[in-house]
Amino acid sequence: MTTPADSSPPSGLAIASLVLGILSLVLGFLVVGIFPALVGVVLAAVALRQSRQSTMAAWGLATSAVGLVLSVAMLGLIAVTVWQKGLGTRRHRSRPEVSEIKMGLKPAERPLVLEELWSLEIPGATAVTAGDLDGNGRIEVLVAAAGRQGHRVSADGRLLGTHPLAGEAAFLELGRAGDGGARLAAYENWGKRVLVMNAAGERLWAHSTPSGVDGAHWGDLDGDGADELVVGLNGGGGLTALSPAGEPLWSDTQIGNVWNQAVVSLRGTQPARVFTTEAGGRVRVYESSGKLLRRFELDGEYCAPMSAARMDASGRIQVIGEVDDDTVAASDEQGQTVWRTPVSGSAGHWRQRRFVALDVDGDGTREWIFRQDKDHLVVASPDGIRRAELRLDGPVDEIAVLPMAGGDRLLTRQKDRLAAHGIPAPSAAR
Ligand SMILES: [Ca+2]
Ligand SMILES: [Ca+2]
Ligand SMILES: [Ca+2]
Repeated sequence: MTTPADSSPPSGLAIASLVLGILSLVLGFLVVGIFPALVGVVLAAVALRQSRQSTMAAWGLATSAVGLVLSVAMLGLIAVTVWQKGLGTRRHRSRPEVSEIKMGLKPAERPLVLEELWSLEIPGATAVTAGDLDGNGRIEVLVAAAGRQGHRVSADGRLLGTHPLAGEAAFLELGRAGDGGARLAAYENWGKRVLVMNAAGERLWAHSTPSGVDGAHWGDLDGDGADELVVGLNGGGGLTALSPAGEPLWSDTQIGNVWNQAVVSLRGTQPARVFTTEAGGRVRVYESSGKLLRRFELDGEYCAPMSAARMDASGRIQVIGEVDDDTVAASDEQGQTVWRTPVSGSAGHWRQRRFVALDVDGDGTREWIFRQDKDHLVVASPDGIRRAELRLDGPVDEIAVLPMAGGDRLLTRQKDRLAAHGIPAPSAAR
């Protein structure tokens, strides 16, 4: 051991620690500076212990320490970036959990039987929706037909009347106005506007856009009883939320092209949510204010056709979508897969309603209805039980909900043929 007083020339250790310290400063930006920094700190500490007067060792300690901090900071920055971008690491994290879920729906102990309750031919039918059109407490069906015709049908399948519509409707969505009446949002395939009409088919306002409209969906974002409209656009147009009067509330134009959207209304203490799928194939979840809450890959895969709904009184939200063209998967609001089942072929256009949530048996829990094949529909519970099946003659062009107390009905449109399906009321069965 040398005495501390007589150490005039710097020791090899001190020189080495300084060299490593400088090296760690340079390499700190590349994260790998962490290695020379650690060795530098150790060498400088040993050199200082041997000779307390060594300025070079002190510099070695200082530079190594700064290099260490720099490397750790860079490492932290990279970790945060990777987490935010949801890159491969997140994918791998969700994979094992997903693979534990068995492919396919569980059979029901007592399957429900859906019967055709009525049908109606409506020449040139293009789109169908249902709700309380005139605010009188009874549900009606509205069928848009070629030539700007709106046909009003009672819930039991009688044609009530026909009136003109202010615009063509390849797609029709019914929302609630604050006064108890209905609002109709109509848009065309690749159209550049969403036309909003009252229940009589008269124009109220239109949202025009340089991008094509990919979808428009109503939902009450603020719980005041009047639905806001969320519009998804292609070609980099992003997502826009509009007030009941058509004023812009918020938009997200950073996400590029969007596919499907879904709006879950505010109900009591259960907050509203907006869902969309985007060019990257992820599901994005927004608060009612437009703040992005999270994004995830449904079942770890690319998803374009998607919907979301609140399934029961507990407020449970479920997201459903078609992934990889051959699987329908459902997840919770956080993106955790609940069930998945194979479907054959990609039936129908992604822009059309692929999934509807309805309470077919009136027990307070909604079920999902989706296409198993082009002429074969499946009713699945949120827990992944196959409650019912419905096989039709020929392809189904459109599905919609006919909301009814005691059990919602399913509306199907096969070209001009509109039909309602459901569990027959006990009195009607006798
Ligand atoms: Ca009515
Ligand atoms: Ca509202
Ligand atoms: Ca139910």
